[in-house]
Amino acid sequence: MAQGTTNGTTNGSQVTSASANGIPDYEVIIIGAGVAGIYQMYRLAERGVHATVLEMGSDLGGTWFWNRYPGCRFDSESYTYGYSFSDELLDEWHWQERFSGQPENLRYLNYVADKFDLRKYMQFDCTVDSAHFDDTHNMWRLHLADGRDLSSRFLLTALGLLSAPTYPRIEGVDADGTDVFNGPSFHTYHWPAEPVEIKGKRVAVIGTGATGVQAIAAIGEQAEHLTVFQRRPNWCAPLHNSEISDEEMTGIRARYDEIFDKCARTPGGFEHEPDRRGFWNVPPEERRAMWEKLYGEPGFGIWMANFREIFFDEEANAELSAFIGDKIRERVDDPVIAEKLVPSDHGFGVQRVPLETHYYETYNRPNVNLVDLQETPITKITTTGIQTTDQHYEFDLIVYATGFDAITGAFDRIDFQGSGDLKLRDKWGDGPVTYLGLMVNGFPNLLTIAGPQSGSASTNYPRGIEIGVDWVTGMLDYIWENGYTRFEANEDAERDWTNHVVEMYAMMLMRKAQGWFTGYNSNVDGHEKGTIRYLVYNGGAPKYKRRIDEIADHDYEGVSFATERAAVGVG
Ligand code: NA7
Repeated sequence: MAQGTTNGTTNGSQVTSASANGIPDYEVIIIGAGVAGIYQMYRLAERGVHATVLEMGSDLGGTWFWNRYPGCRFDSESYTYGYSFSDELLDEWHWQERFSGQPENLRYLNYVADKFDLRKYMQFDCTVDSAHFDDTHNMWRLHLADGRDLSSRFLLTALGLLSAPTYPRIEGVDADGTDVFNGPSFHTYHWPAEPVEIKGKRVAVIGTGATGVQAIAAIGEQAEHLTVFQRRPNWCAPLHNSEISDEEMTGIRARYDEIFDKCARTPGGFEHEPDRRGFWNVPPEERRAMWEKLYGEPGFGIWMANFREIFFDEEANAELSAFIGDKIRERVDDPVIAEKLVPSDHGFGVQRVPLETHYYETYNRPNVNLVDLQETPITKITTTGIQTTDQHYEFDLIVYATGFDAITGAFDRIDFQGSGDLKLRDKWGDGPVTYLGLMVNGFPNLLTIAGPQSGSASTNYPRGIEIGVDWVTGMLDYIWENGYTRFEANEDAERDWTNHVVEMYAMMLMRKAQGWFTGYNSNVDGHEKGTIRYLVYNGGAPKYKRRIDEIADHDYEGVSFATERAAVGVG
């Protein structure tokens, strides 16, 4: 390995730039100190690589640092979400709840970073404005918002899947969240770290995705009055959270190998394994009994331990949707409200299924009301509240649970410029094209961990991340062992992979849905209803891992390596 020594500075910062003479400041720069960035840094630190992590936030944790809204928690079983790389860590950490909440999740990530002494590599409050590839010296040159310039041989993005929040495109609020409202208002992603008083307040929540569903149930319990502004309902299912006792945790620790083996076998990287019997081979009454059981059990079972046909067979999906629709009607007292909460434009599971705790019962509370934006759309945010086509509502607090410019949004915020002045924003203008979701032709020495079209984007995140990071680390080992200074995905390999990703969508009912899996976002130009972006790999984690491992075994087929630019056979 030729990666030099570890960063010797105390806080990971290195202000001087040696790159003017063609020597990069770092061997590797990682952008993002969330779940992926932390683990990637661990792997590099283990190897003594001269690396740093640049994080926009004032501390580590990514998703779990930012999303502090009430009710924020895992929909993954906590013990399947933790890292699996260290037996010691698995033995030490006690998950308190089956689906743990944001404060505990953030504590966990801090515990990991401190245990493995990773904080010293991280630089916080560090926004990357641009990253340009220097073709002459085979390195990335980054410009930061604080005015610094840093360079690295290799650039690894760990930007998060849902880290570019978007605000509604309505009068009175700007794209950056600045609005005319006199009281406090924020996106759920920017919920303040200091306590927000909800008790005794009149609160508005706009948006009923996975975030809104969690926040609405939690806020409804505390607010004097909560008004939910819903444009389209989602199909939600009960979370069934519970505490994990010491005894249960001991049992979980003893089963960790078995748990992670099972996650590795399932398409979503969860404990929930699809039922492979075949929908039409199982009698209707047996199907219904199975759904009753799954609906009563914790987690994503009703989505992921279901028949595979629900994802591609309209009729099978309609039958399950009718079952879930009846559940909603049973749980909501007012039949008119109940009907508004049952989706009619898409079937169960073709968009991300929010898991909920008493979400539907929230609408039975006297202090909660639902405004159907299909009947009375919002016309503007005002200084004192929200105006719809029907009336003006006064509030003390407005919460925007309006989602994210998913997966590629975080890339678009940085001016990535590759070889020959190619801009990533332009290359991905109509949707991403990648090789394995990990590399982009025209962008040498860039590895997009959890990038669009990678396996990590569609699995229980840390399970997918460990696959991605381990693979990326293996490829860097290969590069260092061979003394390469440059790599680049070939154009034909990239085309084949992207076609493969697109073909997989063709079979899925999801392709018709308006959800972030297909890049839908009504608040972003070109991402509105009727457009589709092929953001995720739908083949499942085991197939993805097999494919990328085969490629590694074949000396990284589809990638060109060189020690200097002239030698690269760029396709
Ligand atoms: P989502 O799932 O994208 O949901 C966003 C919600 O906000 C959705 O209900 C939207 O309604 C609504 N929305 C967006 N813009 C508007 C406007 N302009 N007016 C009214 N309503 C609007 O984001 P989440 O944060 O809930 O979940 C993202 C992921 O985070 C989730 O899947 C988890 O993995 C974690 P629409 O559907 O567009 O009619």
